[in-house]
Amino acid sequence: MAGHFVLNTGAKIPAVGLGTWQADPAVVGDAVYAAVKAGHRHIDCAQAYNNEKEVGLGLKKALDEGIVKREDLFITSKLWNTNHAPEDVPVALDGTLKALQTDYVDLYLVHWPVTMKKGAGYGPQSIIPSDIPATWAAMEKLYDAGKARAIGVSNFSSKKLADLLAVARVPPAVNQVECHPVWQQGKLRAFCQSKGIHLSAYSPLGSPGTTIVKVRAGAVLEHPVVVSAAEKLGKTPAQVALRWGVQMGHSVLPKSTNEERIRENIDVYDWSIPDDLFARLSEIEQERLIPASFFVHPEGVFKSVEELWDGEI
Ligand code: 1BO
Repeated sequence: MAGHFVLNTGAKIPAVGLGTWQADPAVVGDAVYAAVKAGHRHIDCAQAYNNEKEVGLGLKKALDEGIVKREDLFITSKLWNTNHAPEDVPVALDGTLKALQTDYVDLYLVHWPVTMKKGAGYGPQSIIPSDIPATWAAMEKLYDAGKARAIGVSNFSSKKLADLLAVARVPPAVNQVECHPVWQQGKLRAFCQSKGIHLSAYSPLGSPGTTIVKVRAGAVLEHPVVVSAAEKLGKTPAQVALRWGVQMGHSVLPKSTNEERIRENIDVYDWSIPDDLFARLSEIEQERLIPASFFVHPEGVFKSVEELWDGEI
């Protein structure tokens, strides 16, 4: 397979990207540089990851050394929940562009369908009712201006996507969501496919090293079906999880700051998971590992995780 998917804008999104969520600012610049040197062309960032400046330094080093040209990179960033007011959207993107030292992003996503008071920290008390159509109209202006070459969303359920499609002038190109063999997103995937929206997978390895949210450690990489497929194919469980995603048609965004694993994570193109093993992976019992209950409160805008995800839980 080719190492990319084509978005509804006609742009190519590389199938494997370097995730930077929870990447330590002290090492993420070196990781980005190492990733580009190893052949990664897709870097997934966000204002909320608090490391875009350091990511930018790693990118600058790779660009200055001529390892890659800007036009051959695919850089994604995300609008944080406190910046949903239409007047705040361009300011937020400008901040990201400055941090990343670039004039445009290839993809800009509304990070969550959750709006928080300006300047507020985490916590359900920070959440206020959303006006996603107004936020999206501001995103469309960034697309028109060429500062965001594609626009999309993250963590949207099928229902929230349908609501957005009903009002969007520019349809979202991407929905970036948790996706891996243990949470395959069957319903959402089918909906995205039917609307020409590309599904991009965060936590494609199940976020084994996460500290911010509580995730069942080893849920993906130690799953017996994943481990057994890896043994049969002579690959690592991580490579099987990533290749599964790519074979499903998703771009996958593994986070790593370890050079060896960064190289390993991109080595998923010249082999495939045969039908019998793929079928076994498809039968894995499903569990959302990151339900984002930190946005939920009995008296808040989202009273339950079912409400946050519109039942896709
Ligand atoms: C809680 C998951 C955020 C990834 O962008």
